[in-house]
Amino acid sequence: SPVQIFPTPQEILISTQTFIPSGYFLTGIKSVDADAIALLKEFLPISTQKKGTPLKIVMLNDKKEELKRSGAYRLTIQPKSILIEIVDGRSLFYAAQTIKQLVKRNDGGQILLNPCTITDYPDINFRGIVEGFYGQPWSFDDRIELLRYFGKLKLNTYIYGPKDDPYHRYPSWREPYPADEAKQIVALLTEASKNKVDFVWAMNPGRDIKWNAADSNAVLSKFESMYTLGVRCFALFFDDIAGEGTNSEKQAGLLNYINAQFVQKKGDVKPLLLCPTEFNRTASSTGVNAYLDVLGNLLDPSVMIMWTGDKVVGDITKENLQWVKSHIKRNPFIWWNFPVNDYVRDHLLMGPAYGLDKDVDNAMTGFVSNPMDKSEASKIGIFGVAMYSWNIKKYDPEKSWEEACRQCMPEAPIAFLTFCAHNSDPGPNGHNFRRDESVQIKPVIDVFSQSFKLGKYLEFEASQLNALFSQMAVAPTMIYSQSPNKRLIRQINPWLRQFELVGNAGKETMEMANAWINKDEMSTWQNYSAVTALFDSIQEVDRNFNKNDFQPGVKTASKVIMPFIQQVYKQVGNELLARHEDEMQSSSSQIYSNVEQLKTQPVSEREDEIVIVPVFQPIKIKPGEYVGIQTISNKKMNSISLNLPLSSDNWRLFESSVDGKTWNQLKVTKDEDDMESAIVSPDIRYVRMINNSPKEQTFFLMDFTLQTNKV
Ligand code: LOG
Repeated sequence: SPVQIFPTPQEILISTQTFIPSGYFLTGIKSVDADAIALLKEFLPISTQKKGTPLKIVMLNDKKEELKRSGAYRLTIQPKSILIEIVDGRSLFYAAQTIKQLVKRNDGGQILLNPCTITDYPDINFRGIVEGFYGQPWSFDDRIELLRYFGKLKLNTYIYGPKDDPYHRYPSWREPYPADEAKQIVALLTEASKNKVDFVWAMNPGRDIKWNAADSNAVLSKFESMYTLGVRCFALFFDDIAGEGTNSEKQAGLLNYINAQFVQKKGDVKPLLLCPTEFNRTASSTGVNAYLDVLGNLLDPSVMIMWTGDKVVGDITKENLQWVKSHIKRNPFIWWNFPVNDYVRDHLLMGPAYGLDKDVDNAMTGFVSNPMDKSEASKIGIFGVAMYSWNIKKYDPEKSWEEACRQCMPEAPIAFLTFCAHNSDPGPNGHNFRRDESVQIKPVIDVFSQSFKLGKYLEFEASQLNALFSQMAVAPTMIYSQSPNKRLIRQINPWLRQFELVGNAGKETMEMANAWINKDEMSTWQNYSAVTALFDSIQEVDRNFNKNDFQPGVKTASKVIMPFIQQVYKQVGNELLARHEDEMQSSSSQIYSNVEQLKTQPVSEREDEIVIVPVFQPIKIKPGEYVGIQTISNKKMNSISLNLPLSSDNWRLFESSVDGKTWNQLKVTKDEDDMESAIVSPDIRYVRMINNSPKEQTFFLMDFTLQTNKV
């Protein structure tokens, strides 16, 4: 094809010949969509007089179900006319976005077009994002910019549900927004409408909702206040809660009530959307009257139900879509937890969006991505979601990702691509969600390090590695100096700094390896010290930037490249200093639990504390099961401190142990803020909370910390 259009049109026939259009006048349907017309005028010569060639807009009449979807269009460009067939205003806007990509210019600055016929429609009706992560919500400007990006990518759904907006969730979901924030929502609605995006406002009341008339009315009147601001699409979320709010019969009752009393009565409000409490298969109960079956049976068929797949974070498969459909009795609306990084805040997820089944016709009502708190950096993942959800069969994760990098940073595409290629894996995490990283260099690294372990330095592989490390080292400078996207740079700045350091560490490491093989001890020492200094700087950045209570720090190229550099450094260091490998071992603490859901939950060790990384979902713990920390650190232990909401019942014991065999009960006390703590003896190496009752219990693992004395 002589031109590429993103997302890929369903059917396209295009001539390789071009022509120079003289000028257009609009005919056909009048006053369809002012934004679409304004967009067309940006790149086509359109005059108000009946001069030149006609650009005719008519309704699209086709029996095919796909061509009745909102946004579907057919575009026929010929030297003597342009015909745009549309379903709605959105169709015309999308057709205009397509023409914008078709327009080229010759050396004289004249417009060129290729005759073509494009028949286009989305595979999935609702496409976009759910701003649904924990942590600092996006800013107003972030959102405005992303809504514009949506328009270009033919995305039509922005679900507003940031966990840390108090008016979305606990404690203030019942209250209307203060005037300032209400004003911003109005402005967002305007920008959304300009880009043909449905702005869906979500409420997450489950943590403290009471199933009574007062709270049904509280939901209703909050929706009413949002309606007054201009919101016409609404969602109710019940994820990450425990207790009374999780009752599916009551949830269905509330949604049906809102549907009857609000959606139906207003007439101009779109169907409701629900995020259920059991929103993935691992969390789903089974048996008669299981949670999802109750929803499937009771919920009005117009209500759409969200679903994250087999797990909280994971692939979307045909099998899984069929499974959930059999329970909820409708196609699911996918909430894809990618590229969200609220559970791994020290990493960026900027690699390809893959793991999405292509063999899934008409199996999803919607597909939205939950992004990172970094809006600009999330554009890479969102681009993939846009390509997939518009045209599933034609989706190519790698090609889409490369294009996303080019479009997001046309001024320094290679530098940015290099950065993204090595910032994609989230590192070890409780969801067991891992991503490929450093894909191209991985086989080279494998071959090189295998030989290097045997004392051989492979020149060819070394030259490839050197080239990459040089590229990594200069990429941040290129990005700083070339890219006008200051917002993006601000969001990823700590990782850019870190990336440069890692690139330089790689370069020095290769020189060190070379010197060592050549028995040049002097140079080996010099390079070894240089790498040591760079490691210090990397640690410095890790300690001083991106501070937060969850996963502080800055990790980059952590899956393939850093381990390689560390391994070569260690090998040469061991030989140089005649040291033993295990003397350099550092990390030594891990989770101590037999709860399935927690087995891979990471533990982070800091200067004077060892912390289980917090978990957002409620945790079910069976009788006799336990959760705690195991450490082989040589530090002296001090105390534990805990914040485990909903665990105030008398069902648990806290214990410590020296050997993991004999346990001593700990005396836990509570302060005014419900923080619990207990002193432990200095030599213990295990602490745990055990379910001492005959029943399964539920709690939240917000904070489980073992304080140590500094060594
Ligand atoms: C939350 C979501 C969070 C995500 C990843 C859903 C439906 N809810 O486990 O707000 O961003 O995990 O941490 C979630 O996914 N719960």
